Amino acid sequence: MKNARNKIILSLAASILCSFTSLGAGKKIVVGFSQIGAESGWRTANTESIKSEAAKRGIELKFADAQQKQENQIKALRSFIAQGVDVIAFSPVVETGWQPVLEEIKRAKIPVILTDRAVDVTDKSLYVTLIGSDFVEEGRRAGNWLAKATGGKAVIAELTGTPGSAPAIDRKKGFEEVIAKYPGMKIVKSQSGNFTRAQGKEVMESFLKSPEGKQITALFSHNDDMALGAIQAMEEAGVRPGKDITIVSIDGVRDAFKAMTEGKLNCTVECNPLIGPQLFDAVQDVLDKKPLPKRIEVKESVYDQSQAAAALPNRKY
Ligand code: GYE
Repeated sequence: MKNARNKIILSLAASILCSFTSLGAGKKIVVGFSQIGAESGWRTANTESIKSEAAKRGIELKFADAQQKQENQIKALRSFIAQGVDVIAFSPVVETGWQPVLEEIKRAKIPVILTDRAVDVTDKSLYVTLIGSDFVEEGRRAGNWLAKATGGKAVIAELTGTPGSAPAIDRKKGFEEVIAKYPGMKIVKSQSGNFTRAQGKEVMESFLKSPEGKQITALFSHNDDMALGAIQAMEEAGVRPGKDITIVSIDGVRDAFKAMTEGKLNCTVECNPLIGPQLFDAVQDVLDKKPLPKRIEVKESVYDQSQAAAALPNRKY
């Protein structure tokens, strides 16, 4: 009797063990991912890409949403250390302030992969690679498009992203570098809308009410969501978006394409959020001890109203 019971227990244990080991190389890969938040259409698409790719590959993803707060991200990173995950990935909300927690992760011997945004650290060995877009180049593309569209003459309002974040710093830099070559182009207003539609609208309302409000002929928005909020503010103020004010923004989300087909947005510079497959390729390479470049770039392009209707049905985010 006892023997039979022991046999059953043994075979049960063996089959449980088997179901674990049958998952590829043995044990299930566990990845901790700290996401910035859900501030924009771009971010929602990014989260979806990462979650669905992890599920597809049978990777266990510990996902934490930091609600745009660095302190929440640091807490999440520490909890990933405590849980002993295989790899930590995160998209850092701002560039600075990461050195101490990255050192803690290094001491725990957990590799780090950055996605989307860069960190400002002196010791580059604190992370394996950064998978993301070239934000300076995106800023240049927006500047070049606007210079061409306006013949190099524009009184510009700028909606900047989250203060201290890589895309806000770099997109501004790239854009300013280009417009510096055009004496007829100048930024008269610049303020953060924190990458959200609601704040984009609020800040645009205040731009329009300001003494320079009536002179504004162009808007450069660091992302589509803020531009879409600004479009609402313009319409409520009786200003025609896309006509009285030429608008260029960045991301290339579906709603931006819709706004272009309606003539309200003039141009969007693509920033591709669908980096789940590249992230988990990198995770696999790191675990297989394969060397990785310090920077993995994402491919993207620029779209204006003339291409919007044809491109809209194929947009995946
Ligand atoms: O452009 C914006 C999001 O870091 C590239 O963050 C990302 C930016 C994106 O909130 O919409």
